[in-house]
Amino acid sequence: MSSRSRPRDSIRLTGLTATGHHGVFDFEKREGQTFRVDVELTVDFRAAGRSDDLADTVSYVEIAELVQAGITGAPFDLIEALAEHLARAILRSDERIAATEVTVHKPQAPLPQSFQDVSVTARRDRADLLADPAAELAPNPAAGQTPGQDPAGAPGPEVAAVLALGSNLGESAVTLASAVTALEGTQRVRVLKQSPVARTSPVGGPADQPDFLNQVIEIATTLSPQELLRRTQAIEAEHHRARGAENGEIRWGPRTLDIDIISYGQARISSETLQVPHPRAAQRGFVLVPWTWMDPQAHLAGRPVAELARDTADFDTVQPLEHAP
Ligand code: PH2
Ligand code: MG
Ligand code: MG
Repeated sequence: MSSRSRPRDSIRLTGLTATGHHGVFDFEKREGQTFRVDVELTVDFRAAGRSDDLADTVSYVEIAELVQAGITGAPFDLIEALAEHLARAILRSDERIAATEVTVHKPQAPLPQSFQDVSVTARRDRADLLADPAAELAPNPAAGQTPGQDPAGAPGPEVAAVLALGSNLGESAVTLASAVTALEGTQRVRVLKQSPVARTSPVGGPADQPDFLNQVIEIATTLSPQELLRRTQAIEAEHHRARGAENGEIRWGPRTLDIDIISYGQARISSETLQVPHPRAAQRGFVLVPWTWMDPQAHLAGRPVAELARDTADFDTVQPLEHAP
């Protein structure tokens, strides 16, 4: 079916506006300003057009979340870099997206002239992703060299990383404790801090799944981000976590153990397998609230976690786990 490879349909999301801290100047990073993003997705939605079933197309809800997370996330100097980051994140989020066009507007750009808008547009398709699959945007120069990534293979300096753990199947409290123990027993990983365990309502996925137990920990590690990901996935597997739809995993559905890398030093990683900072962390009370219990001064991408937490939809559902008497 040659028309499959040349879909003519598109989904457009325009005028998504949020405050971000992107810009070359210090005052832009400090004070923030409005950014507006338009996205066009090239998606063949003939099947959804006939079935009227959301599962047959790309949900714009998730695209909107990705865009919002990108605007409010770790600051870039250039709107070109934000557009590139968003285009790659969008293409990676769903393989049915054949191509995307992302326009980033910066209507309050610091210009002395009277002007209406300044914008850049990135047009990317899956070939761009494949041509450069592991492209990782360098962290801000201010953040220094990417740690744990000595080209000679020697461990770099220790980096502080934040991990979020979740479980809503089986003996969840036991599972979380045993996952932390496994991390404590991992070479080149030191567990520095642990949050109290939270009981939280499920966010996304099937409505009828059990409550989650969630916990946030801070580690110091000389593992690279990819090494850390391999280790956390191995610990998930040890706890019988099914991974991938082919193994019966439901996206955002019940799971024995989920370990997400929320941040890794100041690194900003955008590869096929790993996105750091975690692209949805800033919207998730079940991550941010326990994080503030552990570290009331914590920051995510330059913003106080306590402030971000208050704005999350699930903020009120996050409660300290009551211990049985
Ligand atoms: N994890 C998800 C999706 N939804 N909701 C809660 N409350 N806790 C989680 O850990 C969680 C979730 C995907 O990993
Ligand atoms: Mg998760
Ligand atoms: Mg995960």
